[in-house]
Amino acid sequence: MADLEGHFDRTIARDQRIEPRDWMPDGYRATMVRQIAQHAHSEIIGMQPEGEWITRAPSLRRKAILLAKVQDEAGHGLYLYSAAETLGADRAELTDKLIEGRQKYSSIFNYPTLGYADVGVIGWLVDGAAICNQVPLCRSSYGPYARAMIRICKEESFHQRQGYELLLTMMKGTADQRAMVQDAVDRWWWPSLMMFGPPDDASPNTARSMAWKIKRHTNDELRQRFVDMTVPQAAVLGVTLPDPELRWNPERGHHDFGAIDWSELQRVISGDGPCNAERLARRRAAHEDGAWVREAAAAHARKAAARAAR
Ligand code: FAQ
Repeated sequence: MADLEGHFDRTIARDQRIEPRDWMPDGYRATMVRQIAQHAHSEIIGMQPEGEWITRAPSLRRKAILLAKVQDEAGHGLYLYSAAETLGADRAELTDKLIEGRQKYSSIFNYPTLGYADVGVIGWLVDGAAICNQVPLCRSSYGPYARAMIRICKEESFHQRQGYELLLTMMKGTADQRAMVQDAVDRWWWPSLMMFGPPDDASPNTARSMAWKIKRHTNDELRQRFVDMTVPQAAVLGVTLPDPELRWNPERGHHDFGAIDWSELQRVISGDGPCNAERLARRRAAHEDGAWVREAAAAHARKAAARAAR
């Protein structure tokens, strides 16, 4: 046991990866399952806000782009559930926990998409925040998760670019289109900052996850990085970020920004956001509607195995 633990500690200290067959502390395994499951659920629930706009896309080109993006999110979810399975988690159980409200998914997907500009702003800000958070996770200490992140980040970059390009197009359009973009930015800005999680002094998991090199930066560090990255992009776009306190601080070499309403994050995480009930109801209905597919696939696998054994 001491040797196994020593091997685990040395692997982490040398910046090498922990692999599924390696010994790991129970707390490490539980933390990884928690984070990967929440991440997978976020990708799957995250299909809904934009998915609602597939049938209302303004052109065939926009529809094809949006379809591809939402399909990518499904792929990320499945990929991440597979990573959780390498830790011994059961995919069906994780889904049950999600639809029974026993496991979390990202707060951001509990806000409504009111117009097509929201699709662009989700790509720009939400995928932008996701990239900021996930690029360092490509160096996360758990091998299957780190490797999944590499592929996922490549696709998220495409998602971010499609959102920004959509907004650039709208900003070159009519006054009404520009107003739609500004309105969407006003609604999504603060929730995007909340995606990075509670402030460091109220984040129960950060210290341990940093020691295990699961997380490489704290929530506040990544939030600051996102703000610094996004301010010049907003200027190119010609939109105003809805924060009168947002300004460059030459001494810190970063942008200062206004206070985040942490009570809103708490409310949304605890199930009381604008769309929580709707999102979970839709996921539950999709799961029930898909029961026959799972049964048919299992029956097919049983028959194929029986044929192979003959
Ligand atoms: N929403 O101690 P910490 C995407 C929970 S991107 C809900 O700081 P930790 C792509 C946290 O889980 C979105 N819950 O926790 C996409 C913990 O709960 P627990 C998904 C939140 O883990 C784009 C408690 O609060 N990305 O899907 C949130 O060290 C567009 C205390 O917090 C990931 O999951 C929140 N915003 O840090 C798809 C990235 N923040 O279980 C479609 C991987 C915190 O202890 C369209 N995850 N909580 O009760 C992470 O990097 C981390 O888990 C954090 C939280 C940074 C999210």
